[in-house]
Amino acid sequence: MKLYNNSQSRVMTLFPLLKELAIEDQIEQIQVPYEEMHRAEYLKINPMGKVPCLVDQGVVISEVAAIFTYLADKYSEKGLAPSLDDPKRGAYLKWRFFCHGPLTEYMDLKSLDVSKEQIEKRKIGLAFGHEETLFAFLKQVMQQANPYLLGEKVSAADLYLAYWLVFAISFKLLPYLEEFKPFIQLIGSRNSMKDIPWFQKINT
Ligand SMILES: N[C@@H](CCC(=O)N[C@@H](CS)C(=O)NCC(=O)O)C(=O)O
Repeated sequence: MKLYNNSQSRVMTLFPLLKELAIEDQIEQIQVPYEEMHRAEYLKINPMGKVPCLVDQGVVISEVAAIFTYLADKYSEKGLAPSLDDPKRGAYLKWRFFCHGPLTEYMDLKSLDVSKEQIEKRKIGLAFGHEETLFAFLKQVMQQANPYLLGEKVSAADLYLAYWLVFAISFKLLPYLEEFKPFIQLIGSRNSMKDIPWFQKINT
């Protein structure tokens, strides 16, 4: 497999997963400098001109959430993805879509400094709806984690959500609420997370 990436990009989301699946040596990492992402050579691989992008047996997989899901399933024997007939599968998938729907949308509007009034006007059509609802949802979920999102066993959903939360918190796009701390500290203490700078950043 080839992973086209740039070490400053969201490819970092994938690194803990590669470690947990113990597949780092099966992936050739190809660095794509930002100035080369929109050149013909790379556009042949990903016409969106974005990284990361995984190529496995000639099939191109762009979108970090898709790559994450694909790898956790491909190496399902490692136990990080509930099987297709496991009822927990739906709850597991929800986190991938949540991060790339409501949460990313909220983070983008925050970083673009869109006013509360504008958000209020569009809230019915916005994926996260209301800031208060988003926070209340996240607080509830973090409090219900026991200790992981799906119960006693860690899954790729924990790695994914924790990554996106600490990224958002470290860029001050989300407050580091007390209710988030036990879950974030639990996931942050995993060996696979030790090179992710956002965990250190939010604790300094
Ligand atoms: N929807 C894509 C977005 C990927 C993305 O925005 N990647 C950024 C780096 S974090 C990028 O490649 N930017 C280069 C550019 O837009 O020129 C995903 O989730 O994987």
